[in-house]
Amino acid sequence: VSPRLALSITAALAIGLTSVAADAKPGAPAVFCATYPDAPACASGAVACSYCHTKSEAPAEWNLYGSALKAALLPSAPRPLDDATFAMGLPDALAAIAQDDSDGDMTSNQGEILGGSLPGDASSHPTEATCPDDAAKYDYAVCHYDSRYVLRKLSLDFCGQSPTLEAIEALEKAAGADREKMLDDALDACMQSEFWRGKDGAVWRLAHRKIRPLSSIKSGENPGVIPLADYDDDYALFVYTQIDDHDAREALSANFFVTRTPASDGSPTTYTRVDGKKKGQAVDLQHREGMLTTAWFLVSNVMFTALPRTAAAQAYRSYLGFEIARQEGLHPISSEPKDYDEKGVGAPVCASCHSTLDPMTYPFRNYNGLGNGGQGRYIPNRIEKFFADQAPDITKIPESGAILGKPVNDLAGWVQVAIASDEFATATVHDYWVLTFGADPTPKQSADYGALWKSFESDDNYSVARMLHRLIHTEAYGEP
Ligand SMILES: [Ca+2]
Ligand SMILES: [Ca+2]
Repeated sequence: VSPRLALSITAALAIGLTSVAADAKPGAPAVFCATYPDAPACASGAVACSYCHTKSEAPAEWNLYGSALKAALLPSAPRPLDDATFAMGLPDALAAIAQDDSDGDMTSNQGEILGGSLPGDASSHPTEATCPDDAAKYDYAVCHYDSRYVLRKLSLDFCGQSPTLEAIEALEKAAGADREKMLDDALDACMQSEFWRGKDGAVWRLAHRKIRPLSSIKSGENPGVIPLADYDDDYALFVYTQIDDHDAREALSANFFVTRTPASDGSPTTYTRVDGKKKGQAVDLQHREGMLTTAWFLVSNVMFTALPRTAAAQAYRSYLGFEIARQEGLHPISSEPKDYDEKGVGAPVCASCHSTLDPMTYPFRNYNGLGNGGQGRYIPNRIEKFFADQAPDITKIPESGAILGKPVNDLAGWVQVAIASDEFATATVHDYWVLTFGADPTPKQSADYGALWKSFESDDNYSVARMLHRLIHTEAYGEP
């Protein structure tokens, strides 16, 4: 048994309690590993101090798991504990906190010990379930879909709180088919909650990295010092497309805006489609392409540039999951980049990205950001009108381009290719997978994940709500 494990366990239990020295208690790691013979920490022969500690040198400090274990160890026994008493008390202390989630990351301490993650660190999650031979003795049905576990997890994921005792008891009494319906009903109820759909709710927060808000230039409610555009409209549009069985493709293809009505008197926040004009939004009806043509998107990504590569890269990153600066999602067009605006993008170091990025950007050529009296508008011949003197060939920038290797005539065509792609479906589902699992799919979960995004783009008709109903019934979601 590893000396580091011995020190870790001993330190967690001895230091700071009394005058007992922090010397190794040889029994501790053996007892720990007898309780959890399948724990990867025991198999690998070493366990980090961080298993229990935030600081292991004297005076020691404990993480959330170490603190819980210390408190659970023979709380009424007089200190100091001798080695034998300590060793006898340890199994009960481990068992007493096994089903707790000391670090609050929605995986039980035991689930983390068996799964190989840290039970005292909320940012560490099991990557692969470890199935003990004697799974039956555990509180949750380890390694099998467990509806009681699912009720708890979905309540936390979608309502932001634990289920009531009554709900748990009702579920336990119900037959199998009824249980499935109870879980679906619980999910439906949660998806009406402010935690899920409200301002700053879970779906709203998913949009942060797509919108990249900047309060100093916000207009509308709570304006910044230089109010330029109101990203609350972007949040409202995004959330609308993700709830109530709406079509998530409308995040990119919507030719409408959305107004949010805050919750009041017990009614949840509502989102209402606005088909006509909306204050603060300037793009005309026929050139609207959802999140890509809002005032905020154009102001913050196009700004004063003729060829707004930032806008195309941000759209690609946010809705198709590709970070072009990391060489992701490259579909080079052989005649590109043409470097119409003379930015030097034809240099060898740049050419590999720009042969993808530049043709992806051309369809944005007529969308104005700031300046020229046309903030956030589509202006035909925009380059000719405002940027003609910037470079000799700049007016040759076409409105046609390419995305995912496919030619498109304009931004509408760009969006049609984007939303029809598997990349759009996987990027959308991935957002929710990471939201609920806290990590990318593991190899073991990849079959569930693959089935999920394939049904999302077919049977579910791009409804996030339907996809989530499917998600909670997967083995991946239901295994503690
Ligand atoms: Ca945990
Ligand atoms: Ca953890």
